[in-house]
Amino acid sequence: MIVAIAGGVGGAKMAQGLALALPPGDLTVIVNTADDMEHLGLHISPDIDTVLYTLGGIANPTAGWGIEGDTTATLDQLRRYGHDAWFWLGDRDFATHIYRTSRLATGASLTDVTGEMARALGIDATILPMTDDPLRTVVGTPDGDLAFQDYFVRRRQQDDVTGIRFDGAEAARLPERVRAAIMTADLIVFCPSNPIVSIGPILAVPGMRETLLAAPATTIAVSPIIGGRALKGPADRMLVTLGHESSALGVARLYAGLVDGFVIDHADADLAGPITDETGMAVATTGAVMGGPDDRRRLATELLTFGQQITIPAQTA
Ligand code: FO1
Repeated sequence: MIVAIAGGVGGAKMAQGLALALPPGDLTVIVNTADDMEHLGLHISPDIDTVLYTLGGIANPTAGWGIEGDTTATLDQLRRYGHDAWFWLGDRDFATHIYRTSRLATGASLTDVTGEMARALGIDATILPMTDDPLRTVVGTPDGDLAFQDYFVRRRQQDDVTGIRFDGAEAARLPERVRAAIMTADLIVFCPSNPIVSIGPILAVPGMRETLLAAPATTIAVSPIIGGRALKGPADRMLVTLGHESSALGVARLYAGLVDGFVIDHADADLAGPITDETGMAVATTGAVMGGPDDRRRLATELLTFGQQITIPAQTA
């Protein structure tokens, strides 16, 4: 079984490639929930939904999030009531949030509800929230602290990021199913997601980092930074304002000690030597920009081969 560790759009594309490259049921995706928010009385889990819609084959291919062809009758009516619709929600997407919120209200966990929706969408991969407890990213900016979606959507990622904190991290619990998946994985893949606000919160769940370090499987990561630029979103600027380098090497440094192999794009081929020298990671250079499903499957197949080629030193108890 392969474990993918994922944020939103980049993570979902990689997860889809892995699902296509693997036998049915052989993939578990552990997903960031620190972007979640309560909005209009609904519990919204954007990264979980992006993974659900992508693996379910209904994602909006242009945005990467939301449902293809979704309509806006609900949002239009809300606007008539004076609602400031800064967060775009389609009609069918609303159904997801209504279903999730109603199930959570009856005492179901986020893991339970995610599993129910994955089954309903015909997904044979297992999709697991990183935690069932509230853990929320708060973005520090010169104008003060912002909830993640305020920073990301409402203010269009225009603020300089001066700090990141994960509220609720100390009390969040690692679900047993997440721990068991990591400990029994044949390969662990860090998807090309933002290392600070997508993978960062996953690693902030108490026990997650320790479990990843204790897992016998090889761990590989795919760089979300290519030629110094983020594939999507604000990761490049965020790395710089937080004192890191916006490069594949800068990302590799963040994963040093946790990851055995690192996948970079041809555009960054000259960084392969420095990454190995500084972090000890094996490096594979390939076309790391994912287009459609065929391309995602191609990259996933290459990752699986790369993972098998890496030999990691036997762990001492
Ligand atoms: N991203 C936007 O840029 N604008 C939106 O209005 C927006 C709405 C939205 C609704 C549901 C959903 O599941 C995702 C949505 N996203 C939107 C994407 C989301 O904010 C980000 O992709 C993630 O939180 C970052 O991974």
